[in-house]
Amino acid sequence: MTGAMSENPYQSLDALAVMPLWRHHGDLFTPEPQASAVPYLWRYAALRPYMLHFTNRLSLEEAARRVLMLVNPGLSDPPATVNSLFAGIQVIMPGEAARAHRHAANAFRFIIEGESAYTTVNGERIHMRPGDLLLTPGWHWHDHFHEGNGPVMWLDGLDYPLTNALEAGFFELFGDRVQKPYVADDLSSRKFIHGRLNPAWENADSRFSPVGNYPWRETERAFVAMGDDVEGSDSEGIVLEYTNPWNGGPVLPTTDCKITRLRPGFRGRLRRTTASTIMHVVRGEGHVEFDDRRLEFGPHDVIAVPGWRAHRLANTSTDSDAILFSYSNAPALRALGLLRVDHPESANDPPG
Ligand code: GTQ
Repeated sequence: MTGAMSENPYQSLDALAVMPLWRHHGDLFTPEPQASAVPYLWRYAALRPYMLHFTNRLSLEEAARRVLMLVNPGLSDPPATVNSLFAGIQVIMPGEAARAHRHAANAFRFIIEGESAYTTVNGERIHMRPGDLLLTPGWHWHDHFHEGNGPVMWLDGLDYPLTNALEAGFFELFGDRVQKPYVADDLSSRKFIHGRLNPAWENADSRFSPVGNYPWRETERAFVAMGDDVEGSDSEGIVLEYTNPWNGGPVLPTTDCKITRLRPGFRGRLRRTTASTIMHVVRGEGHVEFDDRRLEFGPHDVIAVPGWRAHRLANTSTDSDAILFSYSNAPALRALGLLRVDHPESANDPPG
């Protein structure tokens, strides 16, 4: 059957499930990436009272995970922090257990405050201390438990916006409420703790790091051992990447995790990358400058840096370091040949 062409052929195209490319070329092939996410900062001091409020009002039986999602004002469907990554603040109270589940999305936690909580990941209990980075790679069972005093809070990072965009999401509840440990406590971190000395009796490789916890004391030790005379990057400061000990690559297949030391008074060169980044302030004060706004940060704040937005990092203190934990989707972009980084000139840069 051949449909008769109507007066306005454009109107008939819809029913045939076609569109004229010449009317869409401009928005499908933009000269440069157009992030939907906006640069944004979540102030920890403003969120913390709400976190504590909900510890009294909402049990973990009801909530499953007591998390405030940091939703970028430019991204609501799905709620996300930057285009392909999520950040949330989670709190767990003494005696509480967040029940075991697993999902295809990769996850990690960066501990903000509190002691004596642990997460069990595929049968290994992994203890948390402030500044520790704990990994939960995709499809690993995980539940959280707290046996100490006072709240334990951490930053959750997940890549579910990417998993879901690719329509590759799976989720499953564990049969029991929590896992029974079947691996010695903190074994994976103890085995790989020396960084450049890896277990030679295991000859494995995986696209995610086998390390359950990158403890803060080791991270801090690395900065101290490195000394004050390393140059660092003129745009990013003294930036170290947490690595997969099998291959030196990122800790998760889609996501890299880094820790940055900005020396007192550091003011970085303007930089932009197609990777989207989320930063979390471990300590110190400073700002991230964009062309249209300046985000002033303090301890434990979280900052969204959307892709291809030129920005400049600064430590505004003249006597203390600023330490930033950050994660980005650079590994996903690199794998697809889409990672670009450059240093645009700006009116504020000295010539030459
Ligand atoms: O702790 O397992 O923020 O499954 C979002 C989804 C945390 C978790 C989040 C999760 C978790």
